[in-house]
Amino acid sequence: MSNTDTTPFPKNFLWGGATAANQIEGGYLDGGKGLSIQDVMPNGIATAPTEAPTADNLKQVAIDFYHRYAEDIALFAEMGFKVYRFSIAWSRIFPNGDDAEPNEEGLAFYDRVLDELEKHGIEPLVTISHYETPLNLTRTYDGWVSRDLIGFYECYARTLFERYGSRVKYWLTFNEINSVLHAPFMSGGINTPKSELSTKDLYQAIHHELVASATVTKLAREIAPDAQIGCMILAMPTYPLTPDPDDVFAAMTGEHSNLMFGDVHVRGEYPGYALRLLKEQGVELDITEEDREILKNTVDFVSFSYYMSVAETASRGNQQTTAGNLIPGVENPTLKTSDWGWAIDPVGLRIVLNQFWERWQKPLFIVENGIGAKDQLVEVDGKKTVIDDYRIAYLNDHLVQVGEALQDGVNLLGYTPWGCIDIVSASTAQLSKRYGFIYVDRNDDGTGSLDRYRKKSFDWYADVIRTNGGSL
Ligand code: BGP
Repeated sequence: MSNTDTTPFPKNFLWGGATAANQIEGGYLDGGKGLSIQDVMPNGIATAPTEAPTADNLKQVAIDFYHRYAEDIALFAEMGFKVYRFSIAWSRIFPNGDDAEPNEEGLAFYDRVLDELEKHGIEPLVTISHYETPLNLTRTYDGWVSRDLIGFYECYARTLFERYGSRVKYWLTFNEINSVLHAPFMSGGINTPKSELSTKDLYQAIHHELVASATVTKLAREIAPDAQIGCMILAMPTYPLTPDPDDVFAAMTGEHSNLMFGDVHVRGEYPGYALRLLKEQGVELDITEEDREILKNTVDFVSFSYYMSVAETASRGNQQTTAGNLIPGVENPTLKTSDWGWAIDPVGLRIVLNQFWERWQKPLFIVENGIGAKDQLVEVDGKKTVIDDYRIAYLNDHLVQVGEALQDGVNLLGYTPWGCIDIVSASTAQLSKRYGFIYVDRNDDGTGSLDRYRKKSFDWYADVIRTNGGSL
């Protein structure tokens, strides 16, 4: 692909970028915001949460989007963004999660963000819940283990649809909904230590989220008929390590644990393999007749994150042997890895796109993709920048595969690479794992001016958007 005439990207393709409130906003107590689970996770997912917020939590200020959103959205517009994916912080709207009334100051903040996007003609794509369950719902109810969370989430979503429903078309119910399996505290607000969490409680929490997702899908259709509701899945193709059928089967089973979430969202019921898995584990879920009816409210589109693939073998047992984005597996010896050991696999993205399209026949949306890297700020012609050729190479190679998938016939709405501006990393809770086209001057020890600088990839991406993928 070299010019606009030959691009396989459709005319109205939604190019943009993605972030999440807790990783970008800061202002963790501003405007009446309550505490979320992220405010007690200063060290990322690997360590236990703290009792109360601690000053070393970089998310308290993050990159100060709460105050600098206008400047940042202007930079996104400069790159030509058509869409911006961001999340609303649940605890800005309902500080305790179970409050009777929403917090007007929190609502007004997102009005201002939407005003700014509108000013630049950028379409919003809103994640309703992105790893930031209000802390009170975690401590008082044990997060999604409790059925009560469905009602609190419904009330929160209703508030959003009523307030923003006429301005926001695209909504995602839960970020990486399948991640609850691997990070129950971060993803499900579940307070029970992972080692003590019973399989039944874990799957019950998952069930509650699935019912909540379908509940608000139904609600959106009543309140905001133009809304398009999507589920969001952490996608990770799982390859058999060898052609041994046992390895092939192990890889298939590994994928099932992710695909189940899409199957329920798209087919409106649990697939047979999931029912069997639960039965074999002795889990009897509390599923009511009403739940079964609600689950039939299926999504309009399927969105997903894609960073890497993984390999699997029947002999792995419970041992996770390779670094990666939450989902376990073994190292694929054919692939190179990022600074953080995540396998780099552009063809895997084409595989996922084809697999999801064939399986679900629903429009797809790539809402996260990118490479976390250790960037070096340098000066070129008197301007500070980052020469991030590795990021350009990663994204270019992945987008070429997206182009191939489009030619395979896949229906894809858009592409929002992750952390389009540097943000606090979810897994490490640090700033040194950077994804952005825009460098933010903030260090892991909290020092830095918070100034923004365009990286080399900023111009590269602007070109990709301007040519609708023709420059790839
Ligand atoms: C996804 C999350 C994001 C983001 C991304 C990159 O799982 O949806 O919140 O953080 O992973 O992960 P990390 O920051 O750990 O590199």
